[in-house]
Amino acid sequence: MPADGSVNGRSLPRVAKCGLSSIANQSVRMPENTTKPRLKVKPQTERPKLYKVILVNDDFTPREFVVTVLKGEFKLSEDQAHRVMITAHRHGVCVVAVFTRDVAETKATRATDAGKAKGYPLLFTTEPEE
Ligand code: TYC
Repeated sequence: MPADGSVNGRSLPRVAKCGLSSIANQSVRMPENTTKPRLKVKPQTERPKLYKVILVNDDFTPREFVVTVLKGEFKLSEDQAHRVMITAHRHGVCVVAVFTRDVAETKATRATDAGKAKGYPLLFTTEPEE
């Protein structure tokens, strides 16, 4: 390009020189509320934590009553209820079923209260699943 800035004989508009020294000492304002773009996408359908309802053995509650409560509160069949009862009787405890926290606690309380109403020490507890 010739010294007068012309290209192929045509003069081009003059462009002001952008001297860096003119902005070097100015403070530059950054936006205050910037947000980082999210790199990992969180699944929108996380499964709720589950809680076990546990039947605890005792020496006083009649076997048949335990079976009746298991059928009524946990909708177990006669056969399932008998297996759960006999497992708790032999081993001390047995997992009855797993539910969300609210449901597990409500069922454990109702089943324990059913024994209490008859004067039995029948006990159902809950604990979180690993
Ligand atoms: N052990 C009780 C009995 O012999 C029966 C029983 C079983 C009670 C399980 C509680 O969680 C239980 N009568």
